[in-house]
Amino acid sequence: MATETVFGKIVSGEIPVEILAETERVIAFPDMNPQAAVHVLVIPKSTEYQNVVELAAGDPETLAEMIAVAQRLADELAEGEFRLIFNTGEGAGQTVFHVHAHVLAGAFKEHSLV
Ligand code: DGP
Repeated sequence: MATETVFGKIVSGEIPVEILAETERVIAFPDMNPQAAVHVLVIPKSTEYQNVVELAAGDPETLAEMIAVAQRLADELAEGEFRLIFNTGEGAGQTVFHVHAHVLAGAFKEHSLV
């Protein structure tokens, strides 16, 4: 079980965000520090998984749902093509330990990998 993170507070509504997509298991909202014309975070509502490796092992259906939501957002907000990034571990740049997908589309900041 992950300790409470800022994304747990977003899921519970304690921190308000603009919800761009929502399913039974997943929500999506804009990254507060965008690195591309479209930069959305897709997260599970469950606070149980810290990173994508844990999620893939424990709840692969939710991972598949996150990817389907990413495609839908890229279709709606861009031309349907996108980068999907899961920073996994502090050394790889992960700062929030509630699994999240960065969905980037449109114009990119040069060399940015988030
Ligand atoms: P990562 O480095 O992969 O752990 O990315 C965490 C991202 O989360 C980072 O790009 C900034 C974003 N972020 C952190 N706190 C908040 C918040 O309160 N609201 C929003 N919209 N984004 C946040």
